[in-house]
This record gives sequence, structure tokens and C-alpha cells, in this order.
Amino acid sequence: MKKVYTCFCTDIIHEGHLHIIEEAKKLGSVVVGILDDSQMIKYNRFPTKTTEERVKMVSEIQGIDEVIVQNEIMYDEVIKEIRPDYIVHGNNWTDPGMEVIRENIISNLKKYNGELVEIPYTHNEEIQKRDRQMIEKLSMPEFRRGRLKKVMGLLPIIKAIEVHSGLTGLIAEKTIVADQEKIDQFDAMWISSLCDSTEKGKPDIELVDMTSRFRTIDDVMEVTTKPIIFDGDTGGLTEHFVYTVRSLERMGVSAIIIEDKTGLKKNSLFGTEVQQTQESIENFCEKIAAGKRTQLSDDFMIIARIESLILEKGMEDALNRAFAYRDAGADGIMIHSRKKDPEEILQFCDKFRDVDSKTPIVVVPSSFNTITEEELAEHGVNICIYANQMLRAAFPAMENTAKSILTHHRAYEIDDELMSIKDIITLIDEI
Ligand code: SPV
Ligand code: MG
Repeated sequence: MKKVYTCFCTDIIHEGHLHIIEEAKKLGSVVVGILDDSQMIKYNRFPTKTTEERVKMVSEIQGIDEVIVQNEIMYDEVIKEIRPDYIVHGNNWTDPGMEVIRENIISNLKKYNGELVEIPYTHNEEIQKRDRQMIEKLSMPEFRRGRLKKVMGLLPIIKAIEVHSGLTGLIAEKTIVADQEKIDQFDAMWISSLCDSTEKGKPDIELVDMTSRFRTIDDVMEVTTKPIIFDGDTGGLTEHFVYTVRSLERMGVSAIIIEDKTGLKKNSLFGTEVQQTQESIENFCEKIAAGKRTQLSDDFMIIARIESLILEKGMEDALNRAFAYRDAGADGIMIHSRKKDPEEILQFCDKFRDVDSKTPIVVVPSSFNTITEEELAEHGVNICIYANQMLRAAFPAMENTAKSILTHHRAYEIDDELMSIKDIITLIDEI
């Protein structure tokens, strides 16, 4: 009897999946792979069911001989292991990255004359609706909020990218890089105070009020499903901070990061070039504790950001504060530096990890940007935030365009550097 393999990356079983199984059964005995949680993430199909639940769901389908877990998104290992005569797959290779998977399957099967059988994807309204529901579910507050913690358990390090609008949210949501070995995408989004303010033409001094900041979150949430980490500046007065926590968790934001400064806050990357005052450990701990007391959900995170290295108060001060904030209830700590050399950040991480192996560490490598995510993960960092690159990319491109039009009194000269009109009018899908 011939062996047939098909892999499911789904939380729900609909007519389309059953059709694939029926077609597979005609070819031989059917083994179904369930793509592991950590790989589903890379595929922009964040699971709302666990791997075990998905195995159980598929095992209940009639006529399957075996259900296994596929641990890698690429097929090299699974094909080596079970050597199927046929791999059956729907012919819907349209999602970004899918073409690479298809090539990977074909090149592995070629080694022993195995065959890829592509089944026309079942298109009907009900299936389309259920596929859409599966994705849309992830944008609901309950699912989105808890997703950051879940992803943290699945990946060695989380990559978050700055977003400040619906459009940048879409870039964070949809950008995928794929080659023969891997598929990768961002895991979370960062709503930066610097970029949110700059986008509104305002300085980063807690001038843009919370209502306006929430509006940005809302714009991003409307068109994305990935978890959001919110830059909460100093958190403001403790009496106000508790309301911010409630609002954010209700909206489905996963985490707020607040920094231990008081008085007029300026951007950390100014360092000691401007007057900035660090909050006392006692007051900041009280703010963290008040936030944690107020929070209603289990999965919302309050992350305490330490400004000691920015303000040149030394490593010992940074570490003292980290442990105090953790003891006050912080769900994670962020350590910041504006040095080009990552040395002080790594030293901090190593010293903190000598004592505490669990509390999540967040870093923002804007200045120390030569370090890789892998190196950061080796030093115990859990979340790496690319905090301002989207806006810094956009501004020079827009300014250059404005200058060109002004210089030439027409738009012809800059046109080659712009997105085509066809692309811009078709960029946003209608529902
Ligand atoms: C932000 O993005 O607003 C931050 C990070 O707070 S930094 O600009 O480096 O202070
Ligand atoms: Mg900020």
C-alpha cells in the first residue's frame, strides 16, 4: 500500500480539509501531520488551539491511519522520516512564503521519485467565511492580549517592530521573508511614544494625550492580529496609571512598558544631554504595584523600564532597581542604553540572569544595533524591540520626494522611486 502524507495548519476542520483527506485516501494509507505551535506562528496562523487539541481534532476524522506532529515548517525532516509516496496539498499556494514550501516539498520528493499531488482548493462561501473567522478571531481582545505571553513560551526571542498607523500595522502583520531554510515574520508590535508623537508632529514629552495614543492603538488593531506592546512613557500619576492599565487590557493590548522617570520626560536617546530625573525606587514600585492590583486579566503585563544606564547611574543601580521592580510585581523588565557598544546591556543581562532565570528581559537595540537577536537570546533577552525604524525609513523617503517635486516642478523625476499607482490602489483589500 502506498503511503500518503498531508500536513494541516489549521484550528478548524471544514469541507475543504475533508476533501483533501478523501482525495488522499484514494492514493493509499494516509498520515496527517499537525504543524507544531512554534511553526504555526511563523506561518501567520497563530493557533487558538494547542498542538494536542489539534492532534485530537484531526484524529477524529474517519479514515486516517496516523496523526503525527510536524516539528518544522520545511518538509526535510518529515519526508526523511516517513518517505511518503505522495504528498497531498491544496493548490492554494498564494500566501507569502507558501511558494518556498512548495519548492521545498518538490525538491525533497525528487530524491526518491515521490510525487506532490495538488488538489484544487475547495472555494465556497462557507469555507471562505470560516477561514476568515479563524484569522479574525485572533484580533479579538481576549485572544490578542494573551498572545504575547504564549509566544514568549514558544520562541527563543520575540521580535517586535514599531507601528504608528493602520498602514505600518499592516506591514508588521504581513511582512514575511522566506527562503529554502526558513520563513520568518515579526511576532509583535511596539507603539512607540517617540514615533506616535513624531507622526503627529509633536515632541516626545508625554504631550500627546492618552486619548490620542489610544486612537493610534485602535487604528492598528482594526487591521492586525499580532500582540501589541504599548510604550506608556512614565505611566503618569499613579492615580491615572491605573485607569490606563484597565483601558489597555480591555482593548486587548498585551503589555505596557513604563519607565522610571519623573517630571518632564524627554526621549532616552538624549541621555544626559537634557535634564531628566529618575523616579525613586519606592515611588516607582508603588506605581507598578498599583497597576498590578488594578489589572483584571491574568495575561496583561506591566513591564518596568530602567533608565539607570541612560542616566549614567551605573550598573549596580540598574540591577538594584530591576530586582526591586520585579519584587513589586513587574511582569518583566526593560533595560535601556544609548551606547553603540552592546557591552553594558549584555553585562546587565548576564548579572540579572545569574540571580533570576525567569523574569522576561526586554531590550531596544536602537543605538547598539550591531547585535543580533540570536546573541541577545543567548544572554537571556526575551523581547527585542525595533523601536523607531519604520518611521525613520519613511521620513527621508517622503522628504526626498517633496524636494524632487519642488525642484522639478513636476513629479516625473521621482516616479521611478515610488510605488506604482496600480500597486497603491490595490494595496488594501476590501472585505
Ligand atoms: C520609544 O520608542 O518611544 C522609546 C524607546 O521609548 S527610545 O526612543 O529609545 O527611548
Ligand atoms: Mg518612548
